[in-house]
Amino acid sequence: MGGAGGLWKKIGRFFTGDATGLETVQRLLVEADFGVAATNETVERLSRADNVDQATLERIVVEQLGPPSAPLARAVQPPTVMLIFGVNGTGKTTTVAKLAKRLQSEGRSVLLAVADTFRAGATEQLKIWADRLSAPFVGARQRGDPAAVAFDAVDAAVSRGIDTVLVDTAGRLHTDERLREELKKVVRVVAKRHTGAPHESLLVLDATVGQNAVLQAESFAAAVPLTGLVITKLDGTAKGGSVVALRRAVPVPIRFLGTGETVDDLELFDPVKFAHRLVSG
Ligand SMILES: Nc1nc2c(ncn2[C@@H]2O[C@H](COP(=O)(O)OP(=O)(O)OP(=O)(O)O)[C@@H](O)[C@H]2O)c(=O)[nH]1
Ligand SMILES: [Mg+2]
Repeated sequence: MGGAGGLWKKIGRFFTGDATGLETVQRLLVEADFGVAATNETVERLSRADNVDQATLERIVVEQLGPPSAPLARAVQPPTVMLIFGVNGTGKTTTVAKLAKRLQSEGRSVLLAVADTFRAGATEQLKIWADRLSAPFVGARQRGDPAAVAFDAVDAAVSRGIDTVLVDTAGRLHTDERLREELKKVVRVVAKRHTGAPHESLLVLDATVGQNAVLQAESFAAAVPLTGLVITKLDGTAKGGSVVALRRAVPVPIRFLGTGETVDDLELFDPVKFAHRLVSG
């Protein structure tokens, strides 16, 4: 997470105990993408603390980040169905591949599916990952029905005795009304096809877009019930503060962090470790 660390180094010297110092801290937190709400809470708690030091700031950040990541769901009656959502280019397809590898390493068989009938390249891209991971794959027909693909994928997993289905969905703007309806339908159709499904609905957010990710999170959370956030591209940003802002914006736990482009660059979210890197790293 290289660039995201070092917050204390940037702001620590401005704790001079006066209003000017606190204003500077406030501005620097906003610049680090904490957003207004998390910035104000952080400053307020710091100004009340007996002792303002690195450990205090870390603790305040940890408390705003919520609990450590729960393990991924596993259906009593397989397959477990996981849907992956997010706007264009946030890292959905890459995250599907990373999750697939993680599940395989835990001994779980996976099937990958693309419920994106909009973009021609979408099927091809996930197929490449599926081949690399030797995972079965269900692709989409162009201009077909994404919900039908998700349905077929669950069917295929049932008949092949596969443990987990990962469904990559179409990435369009979070303000797109048709996409919203399309995603709701995917959720409805898999719920009808299999008890308890979807067992996970994960929203992938790009940390480098700062506060725009907060708008995306709010918009998706209003459209479909989410079980977790995956925040990507934390390797390339000095704006790790957006993770704090996101956690405040939607009542959905952060589950994983994406820290690079390879299939192994996925970390379970650990608030203590994250706060340490953000503040002291
Ligand atoms: N540095 C970095 N790059 C990432 C990460 N996750 C994904 N990427 C890159 O981001 C770009 C987009 O990733 P995709 O997985 O194709 O994103 P997507 O959301 O599926 O995109 P669409 O299907 O077009 O909506 C690719 O170049 C990925 O390699 C990450 O954690 N860190
Ligand atoms: Mg994709």
